[in-house]
Amino acid sequence: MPSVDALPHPFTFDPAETALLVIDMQRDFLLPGGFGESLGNDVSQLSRTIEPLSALLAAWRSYGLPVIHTREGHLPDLSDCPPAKLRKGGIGEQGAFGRILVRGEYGHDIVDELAPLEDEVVIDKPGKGAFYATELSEVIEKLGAKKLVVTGVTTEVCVHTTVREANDRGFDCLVLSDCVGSYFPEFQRVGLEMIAAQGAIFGWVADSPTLIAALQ
Ligand code: TIU
Repeated sequence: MPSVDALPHPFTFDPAETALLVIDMQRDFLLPGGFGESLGNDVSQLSRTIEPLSALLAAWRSYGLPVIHTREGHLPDLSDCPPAKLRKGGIGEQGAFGRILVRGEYGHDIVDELAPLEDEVVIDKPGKGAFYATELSEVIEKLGAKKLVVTGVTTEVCVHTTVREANDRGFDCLVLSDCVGSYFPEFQRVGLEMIAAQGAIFGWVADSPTLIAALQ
């Protein structure tokens, strides 16, 4: 069984029972001119994940292992957007890449470099966590996955919410430090520390080259 040198201790996994989760690698969060940047955020903190994640996807796919992508967003009538989220502004408004975080709009979709393949699952989620109001549990069960490799953005928001909940649902999660990103460097650092603290309180942390090497 492959074992990855991880914090706080090695992460052992059966590739046949492990899915790769790619969270919210959407244009509106990652690209200059998008929603994220319009809020004053430094998108380069997120876009640096595209290259390592692209290499990881190529390796993961070469072994025929399952990939699950997620996208944060809402129906065009915003009926699935909680009023409290709507009140914060932005969602559904016209942005540089179409209506912000609305399904079907250019900015809502995944960046070209990480485009899902035909046979890969794409989960549309209205919340920060990927389990809330989605079919993710059923998808994972159908794949027979027992562990998750987690990547995407942002580290302290959608990645944390999802990993915390996956942990409660009984899935061991390996979070890849170079394939997750935060707009805020200190949140990235401390967000990763929180995951692996207290003896892997809700997950393990390694980088993608270490995982790719363990797959070989
Ligand atoms: N995907 C995700 O993390 N959604 C966010 O809104 N993140 C922020 O950090 N804003």
